[in-house]
Amino acid sequence: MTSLEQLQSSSPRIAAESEGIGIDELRLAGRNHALPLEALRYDVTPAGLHYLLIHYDIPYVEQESFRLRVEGSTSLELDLADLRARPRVTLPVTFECAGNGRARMAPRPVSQPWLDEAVGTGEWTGTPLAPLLREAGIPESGREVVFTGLDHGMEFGWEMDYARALPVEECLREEVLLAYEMNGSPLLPQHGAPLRLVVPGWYGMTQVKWLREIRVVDHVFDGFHNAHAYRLKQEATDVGEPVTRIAPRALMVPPGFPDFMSRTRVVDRGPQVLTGRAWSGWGPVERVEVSADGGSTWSPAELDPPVGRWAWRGWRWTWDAEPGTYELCVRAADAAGNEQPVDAAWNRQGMSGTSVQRVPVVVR
Ligand SMILES: Nc1nc2c(c(=O)[nH]1)N[C@H]1C(S)=C(S)[C@@H](COP(=O)(O)O)O[C@H]1N2
Ligand SMILES: [Mo]
Repeated sequence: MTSLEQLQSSSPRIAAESEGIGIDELRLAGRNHALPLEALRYDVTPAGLHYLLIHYDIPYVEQESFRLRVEGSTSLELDLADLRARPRVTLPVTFECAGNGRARMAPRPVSQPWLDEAVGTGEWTGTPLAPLLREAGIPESGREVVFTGLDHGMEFGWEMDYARALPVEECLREEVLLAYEMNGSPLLPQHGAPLRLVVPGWYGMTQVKWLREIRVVDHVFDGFHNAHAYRLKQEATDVGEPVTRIAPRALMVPPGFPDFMSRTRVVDRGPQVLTGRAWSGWGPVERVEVSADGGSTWSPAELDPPVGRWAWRGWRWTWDAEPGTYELCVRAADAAGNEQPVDAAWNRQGMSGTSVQRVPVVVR
């Protein structure tokens, strides 16, 4: 049993060298599922297949009594009908959890144990944030905007409503939305119903769900998820650089069929068209390369048009599969000059772990 005192004094733990995934990690993995890799085939991820990350509990929200508060120079209060009556925009946007890849890091930071698949593309419908902020008034002194959810919990001794801040200039980008629909239907409870923030290009923690308040502040917000979590640290006491936009990554639909336990793929000999997706929050993906020998040699893949400016693009590469055992890998690079590393740099909280996917294959 853990006392409240112990919860308050705990800090992120690093697993011992031979320590397997524990019950706490398994519990989080059960609540927060990843994208089944075969679902990379859909341009827009069907809602039930989109990955999920919920830090605390999914709040129970009654749509009729829901109100959004906007605090700028003045304060506004809007219900769902008010939000729906405003200009309506639909955008496909790829989300990825900043902790994607954490479970492959060595040593492993003990938290939500993502392998490679904490990603999905939703078609988000909502109203642009900027005009609403301007209506509330952005004071001269405004530096950041704090977005607060209806969910409440505790992490490493901090008790809070989930909250994340963004610099004012990011909030004024026209593609930043307050979304009330995903894939043409009202948001599901697990994806933030009735209202969430959508900030294209930024990692998942920015996409605040169950939004209840938007507040312009005249300082750099010091809440847990900005000041402590979502930072690249080597030591627990480091301040660390903030995690912001999505680093480039490519994934493949595993070819052939799987072995149940190991997920090793069984593939028939002959030409195999490998396909998958690639994305980056810094700029369009310009190059995808595939390796059939565990990353020793790389070949360029063909690229499909992006699903949208802020969404992933498909890629394909024909592999002439000869009998044997292989490890397939894929990597992406974007127009801003960022290249996905074969082995990503380690950090204390397991953020932005974009080491390449490795798919074991037996060709028969
Ligand atoms: N209010 C609130 N918003 C949240 C979270 C949360 O726990 N509470 N999780 C964040 C994280 S870490 C991610 S990766 C995305 C996941 O969005 P999804 O579950 O819709 O895929 O939501 C973000 N928004
Ligand atoms: Mo996340």
